[in-house]
Amino acid sequence: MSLRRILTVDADMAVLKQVSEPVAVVDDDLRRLMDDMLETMYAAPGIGLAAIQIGVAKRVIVMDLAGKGQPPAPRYFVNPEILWSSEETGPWEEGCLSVPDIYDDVERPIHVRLRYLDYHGAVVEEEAEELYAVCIQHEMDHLNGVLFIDHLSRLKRERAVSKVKKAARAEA
Ligand code: GNR
Ligand code: NI
Repeated sequence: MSLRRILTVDADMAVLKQVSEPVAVVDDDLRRLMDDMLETMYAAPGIGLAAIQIGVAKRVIVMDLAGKGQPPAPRYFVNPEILWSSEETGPWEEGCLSVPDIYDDVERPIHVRLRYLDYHGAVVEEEAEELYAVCIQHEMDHLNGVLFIDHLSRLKRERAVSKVKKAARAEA
């Protein structure tokens, strides 16, 4: 397994805006990609990661929502689809490894039903709520080139990108 660089909006906006392509087959090469994504996500640390965040435009997501002190619970999503979203929406404070140190509330459906292929290529259908619903919608946005800051006002979005750019300059 290897750690990959996480792309950020200061330098890599054009890549992060790309729409990712469906995966044709879940094979060992794809599992290697998912292993690298999980390792990179844990190291960050984060609770979810979409392949485009390491520069790979495939419809692949990894996630682990286990709390501190709980055993790891990695989840893998290939070609995920939302089958149903609740009318009811709610706010949740989101962050993103590609928009470091920026946090803001995003309003989303609180309950979704989804279908995806798992690590072995098996079809899974399940419902998600609370943090799981928030995270899968955040990650599926990445597959469509959408960042959580795209759900904020233009002023807040522009401020967020400026802050990340300023922080990156300060680090350089
Ligand atoms: O680590 C992450 N935390 C988080 C918190 C609230 C809502 C969404 C997320 S996902 C984020 C990691 C990330 O950027 N995934 O794309
Ligand atoms: Ni993100």
